[in-house]
Amino acid sequence: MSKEIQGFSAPIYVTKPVFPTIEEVTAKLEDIWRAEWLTNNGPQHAMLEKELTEYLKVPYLNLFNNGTIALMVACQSLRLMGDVITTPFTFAATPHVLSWNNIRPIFCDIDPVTMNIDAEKIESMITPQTTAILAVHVFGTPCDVEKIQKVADKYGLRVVYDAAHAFGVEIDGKGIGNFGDISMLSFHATKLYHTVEGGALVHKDANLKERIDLLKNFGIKNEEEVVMPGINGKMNEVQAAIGRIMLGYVEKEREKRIALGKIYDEELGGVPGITLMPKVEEHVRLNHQYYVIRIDEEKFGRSRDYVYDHFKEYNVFARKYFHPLCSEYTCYRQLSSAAPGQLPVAEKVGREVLSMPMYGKLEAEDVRKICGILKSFQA
Ligand code: T4K
Repeated sequence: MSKEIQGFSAPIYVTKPVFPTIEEVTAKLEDIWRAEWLTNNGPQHAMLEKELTEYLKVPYLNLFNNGTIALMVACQSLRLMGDVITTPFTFAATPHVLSWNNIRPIFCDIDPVTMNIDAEKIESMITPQTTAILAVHVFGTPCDVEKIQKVADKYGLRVVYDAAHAFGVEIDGKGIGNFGDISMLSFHATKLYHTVEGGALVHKDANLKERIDLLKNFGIKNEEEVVMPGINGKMNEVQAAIGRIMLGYVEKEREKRIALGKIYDEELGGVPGITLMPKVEEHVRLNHQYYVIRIDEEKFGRSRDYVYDHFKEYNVFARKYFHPLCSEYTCYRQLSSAAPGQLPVAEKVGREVLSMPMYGKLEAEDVRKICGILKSFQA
């Protein structure tokens, strides 16, 4: 440990959920108690669905109990099968929902700057078995939605976006959920906006809205008819009520993170071997949920793993999102698209990436200190 810098007295995690006041929660719980309605399309659910549709600037939105189930239902709703081209640089949920739908994930390499699926490489991976592209707006940086749509249109493929990280992201003033056939949002506690656990599907299709509502409620149309093999993906009233409260927090939290991101930029910009969060064009509105750096061992003098391990001595718990790559999991590494050397950019990014602590309650001095600790590791 460096002699000059003292570690933090309490652990600094990669994130901390935003908590509403207990009074706000109590007031909303009283509403639920009065209504005597706990789940299955209650009034809080209906209000949140409407409020989020407006906030996210999307035509249609279906709420879910979590993002993973939402993404599973997205695949069902579009009747996907066969092979789906996706990214190896994502959370486990992304390829797992394909497997749970009996679909084979085909891993495509990523762009070295955005860390999203490399739209240029998708076409070469398409076969007669391919039915869709499942892309991820990783860390909230939008994918190349135009190029992806172009290749999908050329081959008649569906486009699904895992937009778990992209709440409130916009391109040219359009909500991110307007791109592709369908997008999934996660409202997990660790996200910029949350409903404790929760998620949504957003899309432009009134028929899809109806079909997804059936699929998330066991396929039950009415007391006499069950019209498809659905699942239980329903968001309950307590989650929806918290979600309604959290809508009042999201802009402030975003602003705080913008300010913290600027400090990371200032402190770490120009440090040899450190690559900052990818910059985007002005017409893109980011949500600043994550702050992710990359560490080039040769230029920085220390590896990402060295930094990750030694941070702990200072009570700093950064995270290696997303290492290992999904293509390196035991359940996927036998796939030919996952063979070593097939995904050179993802493999490099997976070795270098580090998610830094990022949450509104973090103080500016904390971020400066974290950066000071990081710089003290330079060899
Ligand atoms: N697709 C993508 C691209 C995703 O990133 C995710 C989820 C999904 C799909 C699936 O969506 P959901 O089904 O989850 O809605 C966390 C989140 O649990 C997960 O939602 C998220 N991605 C992923 C990137 O991060 P873990 O395993 O890293 O969580 P955990 O428990 O280690 O929490 C991270 C840190 O947050 C902890 O070190 C401490 C802090 N923390 C966490 C919780 C839950 C708190 O301070 N308080 C808390 O209550 O996955």
